[in-house]
Amino acid sequence: MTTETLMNQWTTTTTPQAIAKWIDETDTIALLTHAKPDGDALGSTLALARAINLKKSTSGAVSAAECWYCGHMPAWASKLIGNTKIRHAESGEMSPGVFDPQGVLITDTGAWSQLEPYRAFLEPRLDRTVIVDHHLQGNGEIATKRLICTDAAAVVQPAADICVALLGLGSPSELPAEIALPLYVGLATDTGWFKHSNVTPEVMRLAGDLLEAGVDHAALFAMLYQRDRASRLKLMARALASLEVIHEKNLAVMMLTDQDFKDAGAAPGDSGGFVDLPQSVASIRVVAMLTEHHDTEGVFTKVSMRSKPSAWEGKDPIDVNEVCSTLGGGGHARASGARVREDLATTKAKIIEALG
Ligand SMILES: [Mn+2]
Repeated sequence: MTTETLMNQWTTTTTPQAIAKWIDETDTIALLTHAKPDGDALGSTLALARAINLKKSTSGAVSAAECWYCGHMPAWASKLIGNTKIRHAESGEMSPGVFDPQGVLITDTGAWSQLEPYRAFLEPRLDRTVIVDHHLQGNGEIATKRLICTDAAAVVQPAADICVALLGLGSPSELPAEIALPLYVGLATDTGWFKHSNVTPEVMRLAGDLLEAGVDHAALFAMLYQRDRASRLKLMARALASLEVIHEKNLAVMMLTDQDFKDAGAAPGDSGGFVDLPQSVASIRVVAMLTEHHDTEGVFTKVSMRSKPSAWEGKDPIDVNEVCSTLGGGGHARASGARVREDLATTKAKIIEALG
C-alpha cells in the first residue's frame, strides 16, 4: 500500500492541539457540516466558529469564521445561531461568494455523500481542509488532516477539546457560556438526551463541565423538545399507525408516504426522532423508519435505523451500520441510515432480507 493510499484511509492523522495551531495560522475559516444539520452538526460548527472569532478578535480580526449550512434546519436552529455569522442554502450548490476562506473545517461528517452541495467548492480546496468527525465511514481523500473519534458519542467532544486548546484553557468548564451551550446541544441530542448506549463517563464528564460553564439544562430541554407544532404529533400518529413488528417481534418497521406528510401538514424534517419510539417495546431489537421522497430522478426512500442493545436476553446487539452499508448508507453500529433509490415497499423488503 502506498503512503498516499494510507493517508487517504479513514483514520486520525492529527490532534486537537494541532488543529488549534492550524486555526491560529489561518486567517479565515468556513465551517461546513452535513446537509440538513442536526444538533451535533450545528453545535460543533457554532461552538468552533465562536471560539475562533473570540480568539481572533483579541488580535483585531473582526469575523474570521462563518458557518455554512444547507437544507432543512431544526425549528430551534435560529435561536441557537443567534448573532453568529452563517450562510444557508435551502438546497443545491453552495458557492463561496465574496468570502473565499483560507481554510475549511468540516465537522460531523467526512463523506462526499453528505457534502454534495459543497463538492464544487471543496474539490479545489482539499489541501486546506480539515475534518473532525465521529462516524465509522468517510472519504479520507477530502482532507489529509483528520481527527476521527469513533468512540465519541458526539463530534462536539473533540470540538470541545479544540476550543479548549485554542483558547488556552484548562478544562471545558472554563469555556464562555455561548461556546459551552452549542457543545451541550450536540452532546445532548446525539445521545438522545443522555439515554443512548453511547453515553460514557467522558460524555457525562463533559456534560458536567459544560453545566459548570453556565449551560441551563432545563431551558435547553424546553427549547429543543417542547416546541413542536401539532402537525408533528399528527405525523407521529401516522407513523405509529404504520408500525409492523416482524422477524419474531425483533424488528419494527414504520413508513411515511409523501401523502402522510401532506395530510398532517408536516414539514420534511418533522419525522426526526420517530425511529426511537418503537424501542420502548421489549422484544424490539431493531427499528427501521422509512420515508418516501421524490426528486428529478423519481422516487427514493430514506432509511433511518436504530439498534437496541439487548445483551440481557443473551442476544448480541445488531449492527445497523452493516445493514445500512448493504443499502449504500452507513453511520454508527447503533444508529445508521441510508438513501435508497427504490420505493417504500421494495426498500422494506431489502431491509427484511438483510436482517434475515
Ligand atoms: Mn454527530
